Amino acid sequence: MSKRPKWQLSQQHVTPEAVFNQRRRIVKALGLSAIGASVPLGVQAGLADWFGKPKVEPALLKPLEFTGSNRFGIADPLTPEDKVTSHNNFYEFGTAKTDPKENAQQMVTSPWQLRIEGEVANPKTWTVDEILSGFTLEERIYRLRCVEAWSMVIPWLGIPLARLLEQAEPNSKAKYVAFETLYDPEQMPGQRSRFVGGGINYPYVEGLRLDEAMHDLTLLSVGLYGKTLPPQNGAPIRLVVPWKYGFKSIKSIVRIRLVEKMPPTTWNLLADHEYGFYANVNPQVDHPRWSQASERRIGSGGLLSAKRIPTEMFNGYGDFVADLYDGMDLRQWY
Ligand SMILES: Nc1nc2c(c(=O)[nH]1)N[C@H]1C(S)=C(S)[C@@H](COP(=O)(O)O)O[C@H]1N2
Ligand SMILES: [Mo]
Repeated sequence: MSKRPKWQLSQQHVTPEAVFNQRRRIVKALGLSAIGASVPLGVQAGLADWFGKPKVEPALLKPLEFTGSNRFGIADPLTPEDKVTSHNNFYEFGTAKTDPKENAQQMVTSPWQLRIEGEVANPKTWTVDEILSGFTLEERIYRLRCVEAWSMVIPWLGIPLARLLEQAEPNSKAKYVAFETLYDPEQMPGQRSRFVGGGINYPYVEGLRLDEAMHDLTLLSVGLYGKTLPPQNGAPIRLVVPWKYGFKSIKSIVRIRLVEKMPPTTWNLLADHEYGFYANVNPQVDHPRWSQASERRIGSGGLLSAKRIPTEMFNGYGDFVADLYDGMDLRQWY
């Protein structure tokens, strides 16, 4: 197809992860700050002209610097970047998997404010730029297991949520953490129409118990694959809770509230008997309409197929999180 520099590996012969790591090494060797930097913008635009422009320009993603990379014991190959950014759930932009990429590119994600308030000694508002410059970014390679029984492996960039919560200083009444996505019907077609938005009452809201929110695995993500988040993946800042079904990982967050009582959550409000507050990945507790014993790993197998693999308890993170639920009946607290 396209001509590529001699140094670039043929993508047919390597895993997506090898390609990613190879690019990373080259970027380092050339002393460039990150991946996109090797092709000047003017040249990129020129290439787009040549190959035919998409109707909507994709949002510009900025390279991000990060320190260590941690897989927390998960060895699975990465899901290719183009799958991670084109197979999405973000009902504010439509319910089909391809809708978010098609409809979210114009979303205004800067400037953006995130506020932490409620049962805290020190309520705080940060801009995303302040978060990017004030905290150390880490790469976390996590499985994402959707309740619809598909999954991916994604190299997120982010900050443990605990780092921000600590600065806000939760008081002794704080038992739960409530999260809220941006409400802006002018930008989000799904918030203008119940038909487009899947019948959800917006804004999308989620929640965690305080000890779950403070857990080291719980990440506030600002990027993936070495760059800022694409809008369809929840730019500019979203939650990632890898041992729970994907719907807990709320996107495009504007407000975090520490509260005394278990807060309402979007999917639980929509169908209480199908989606609980805890939503821990559990192959032994089926969804009322389908099995949760296995999952389709997106991007694995051939062009149109995806391998079906067994689902693991707590999505494979049991060593780190099982003790959070000691003595709880996980059938009752689904
Ligand atoms: N605001 C908001 N957050 C959301 C959703 C959504 O529709 N709206 N979908 C959830 C679901 S069901 C999943 S599986 C993940 C998908 O994240 P991804 O598109 O980055 O893979 O986002 C979650 N966060
Ligand atoms: Mo999901």
